Amino acid sequence: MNRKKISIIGVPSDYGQQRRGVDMGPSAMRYAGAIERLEKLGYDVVDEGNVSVRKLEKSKRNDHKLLNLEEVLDVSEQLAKKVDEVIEQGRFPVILGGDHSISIGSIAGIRKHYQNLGVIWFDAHTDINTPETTPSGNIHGMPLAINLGLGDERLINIAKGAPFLKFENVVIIGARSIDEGERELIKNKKIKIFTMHEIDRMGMSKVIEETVAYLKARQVDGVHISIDLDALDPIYTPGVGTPVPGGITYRESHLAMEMLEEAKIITSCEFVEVNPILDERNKTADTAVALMGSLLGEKLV
Ligand code: 5AB
Ligand code: MN
Ligand code: MN
Ligand code: MN
Repeated sequence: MNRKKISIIGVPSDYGQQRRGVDMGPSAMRYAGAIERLEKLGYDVVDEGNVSVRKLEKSKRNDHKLLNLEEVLDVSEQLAKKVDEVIEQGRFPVILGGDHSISIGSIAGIRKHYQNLGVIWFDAHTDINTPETTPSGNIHGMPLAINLGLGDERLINIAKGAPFLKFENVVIIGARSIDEGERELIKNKKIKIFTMHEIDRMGMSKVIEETVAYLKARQVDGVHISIDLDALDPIYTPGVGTPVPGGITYRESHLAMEMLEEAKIITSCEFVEVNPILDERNKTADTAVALMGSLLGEKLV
């Protein structure tokens, strides 16, 4: 893939959870200068616009406790198709959410192009709930499970035949709010996880070194990073729907991006859960765009 070509795809969906406003995330990140920032780094940037998201007056549940399942399916199918096309054209996808349920579609589109994809899940949560374990019915708590092949039949089949993610190819960074069923799954499947405890003890530098070494040892043929802005401490990213105290600092998050850029392993990325309604003067979108800059090659000197 030619890393010099970037396609921005907006996904203004809030169907994966119950707080309004996260559908404005793509606008907020564009307003914060995402495109100009990447152009300044020398990339040929195409803004592909937004996936069309049909408007729903009230949210409704299906019988398996899944909120807005039909709508999430619709968005996921469209997004998977768009991401697939962009990668087909040799462009590097930068996806702007939307709540984290959009990763069902983004990673479905990406999975078609890799036999052994690695995924870095940068998040306060682990998003590995299934319809059986979810405490909320909110699909934004399930995208990692779905891409591993666990969960609602229709959601897991969006990538039609593309290989599911492998448990051993996933690295979770920043977790500090994990549900009981998620904890069990992570332990049973031995998923690599650096919770806030490990980040505190080892430092972010060592965490990223180990992440890169781990994924390289698995011989991944691509690495997608899914960045939920609630991974950071809410001091830096107050505009998120499910803030959890005790998070990653501003500098730690940048160091992580800078080291991943140095390692040259990232082949696609997404920024999710930016909610301008809950934000303070677009601070969360600004932080997202600054992280995007670091991940894609901005240097301090
Ligand atoms: B986010 C919770 N685990 O499943 C659930 O923001 C929260 O995409 C999920 O990480 C948070 O409802 C989803 C309690
Ligand atoms: Mn294809
Ligand atoms: Mn998340
Ligand atoms: Mn989260």
